[in-house]
Amino acid sequence: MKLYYAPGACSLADHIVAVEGGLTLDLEKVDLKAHITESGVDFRKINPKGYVPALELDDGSLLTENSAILAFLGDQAGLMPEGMDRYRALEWIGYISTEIHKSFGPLFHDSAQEVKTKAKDKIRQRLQLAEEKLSGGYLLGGKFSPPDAYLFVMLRWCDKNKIDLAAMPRLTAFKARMENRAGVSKALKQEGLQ
Ligand SMILES: N[C@@H](CCC(=O)N[C@@H](CS)C(=O)NCC(=O)O)C(=O)O
Repeated sequence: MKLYYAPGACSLADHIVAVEGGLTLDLEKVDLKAHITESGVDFRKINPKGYVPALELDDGSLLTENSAILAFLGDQAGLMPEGMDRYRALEWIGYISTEIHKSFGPLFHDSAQEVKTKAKDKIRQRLQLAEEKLSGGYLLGGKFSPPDAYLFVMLRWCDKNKIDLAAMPRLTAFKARMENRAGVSKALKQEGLQ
């Protein structure tokens, strides 16, 4: 399998799940501005959607959308919970994707300051729910699962965009807990982020 990624982008969540689960994964970096992969291929010819993550499977087909890739890699790695918790994991992935990740949009573009401030308020408000649910250490309790990797990437983006998490002690502790995981550290190093 090959993951098309950009350092620190939402594709980092998939990368973390693969490393945490001990999966063998080739990595190919994508320059998202130039739409060129590190081996010099036009990325839009690989993924017409033009964005990461994209996962090339062993049969040569391509799987896109973080929500699908996180569940797929989680299943491959035995990291997706079973029973009702499987749906709880998918519920979190959906929430992070549509309510948190997408709220960062204005912060990545030349938006007016007022729009950026509103986006930051919304992100803080959305994260508050995770803060309340993190009593066990991870989103689904005491064990790491794929949505944790996605939430971790969102918290890194908070740092980058100066969204203060000081009022959310569980999230702050969760970020440190994730950073201390060997798989997370390895994925960060592989992306040149540590
Ligand atoms: N709907 C996609 C969105 C992925 C996405 O937002 N990717 C960003 C990086 S985090 C990207 O590649 N942006 C570049 C672009 O859209 O051209 C998913 O959930 O996987």
